[in-house]
Amino acid sequence: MVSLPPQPDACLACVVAGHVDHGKSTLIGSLAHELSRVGIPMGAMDVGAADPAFFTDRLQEEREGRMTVDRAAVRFDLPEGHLTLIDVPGHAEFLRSMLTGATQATVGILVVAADEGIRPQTVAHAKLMAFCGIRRIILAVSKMDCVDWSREACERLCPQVGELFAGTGSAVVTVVPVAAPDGTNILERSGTPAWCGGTLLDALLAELRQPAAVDASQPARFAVQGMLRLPGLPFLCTGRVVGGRVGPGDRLREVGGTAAFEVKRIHRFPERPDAALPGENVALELAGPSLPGRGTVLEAEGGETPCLAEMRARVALLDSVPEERWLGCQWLYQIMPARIAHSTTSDSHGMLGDFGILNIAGIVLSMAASRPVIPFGECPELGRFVLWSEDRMVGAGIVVK
Ligand SMILES: Nc1nc2c(ncn2[C@@H]2O[C@H](COP(=O)(O)OP(=O)(O)OP(=O)(O)O)[C@@H](O)[C@H]2O)c(=O)[nH]1
Ligand SMILES: [Mg+2]
Repeated sequence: MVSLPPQPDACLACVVAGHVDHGKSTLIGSLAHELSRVGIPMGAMDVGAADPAFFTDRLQEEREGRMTVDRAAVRFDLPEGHLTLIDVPGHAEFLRSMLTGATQATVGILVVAADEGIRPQTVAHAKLMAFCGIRRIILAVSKMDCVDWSREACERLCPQVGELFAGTGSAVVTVVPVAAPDGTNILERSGTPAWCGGTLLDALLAELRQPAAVDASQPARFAVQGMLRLPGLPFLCTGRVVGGRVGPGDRLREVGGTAAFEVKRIHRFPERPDAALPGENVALELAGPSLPGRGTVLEAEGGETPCLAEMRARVALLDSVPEERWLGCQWLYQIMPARIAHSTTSDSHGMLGDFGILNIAGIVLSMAASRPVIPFGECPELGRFVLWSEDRMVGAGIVVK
């Protein structure tokens, strides 16, 4: 795959998944600790905690139970780009939280302890990451110190983990053996056997350089989050570039509407005049009839994204959801009522088939109002959704067509 030079604007959201106690939280805490040692600011985060896992395990019950209960996102602002790592719980009981974390990520780190190997939640998390469309997986083989850095132990795991992704469209792209508590092979190679290849940071930077993280070849699309008023400036339209580039002078139109806008200026911190790239959150100064509302999608003139109230999707359901019951369907910056109009019993992809934990189904999703419909494969940020029933997340899905 083509590798681009590092882009300061590149953004990468990466979910850190794997079986309970295999070292996910410790891995993130160790990376934070090592980065702060070389001068990367960590804000108010607790990098000096007694246990590296406490960096993300901030709840008292997590620290006392030595177990992650809820997902936590940590952002690292590196010279090469912005990296968000999402820590999720490994325990089967918290699969709901894992699924929520996975729906927010584009890359996955699957943590597998060298001394235990593949365990039930390794399988569950691998399948769920693949379901959520996470195509590129970094395999972090943790606890290498527990197997005396045995190359054979690490290499035995690789094909077994690769097999978990067979036929899913996702694959392991890098293998990183680590011993996280003492920071071995996290940031620096010192103390790491020669056969190990790169560090965890090397693997993450390689992902930041992937075209997917900075792919600006798609049509320009901007998802509107809201409105911002700053002293001395007209009202600004905030949101995220979810495809192409958005720059001054560009003409955008509202998907499903008639309003057209011209981008006058882009506001961001620190200020820069060049076009905003996919994944960037910016405020646009627009000339147009009125400001577009939250949840609106703007696209380059000539774009052909349809607005539909019904679409085909694949969902992973955590609870049984009767057809026709109204649910909350959460899209990027927008939540709207929706129901499962009907389900197709067999999932043509058969990916999680008889997996047992989750109910995977092909469905027709019917929404109370129409919205831009972009298949997940074309625009992941606009092609995935989470389903809520009252206050419970009951599933996650991706638009097929
Ligand atoms: N020896 C050794 N111990 C490790 C390593 N990574 C993690 N541990 C230990 O393994 C235990 C579990 O680590 P956590 O980071 O909490 O594991 P987790 O995967 O986040 O666990 P859950 O969030 O509950 O799923 C802790 O006691 C860590 O200190 C490692 O590379 N080597
Ligand atoms: Mg944890």
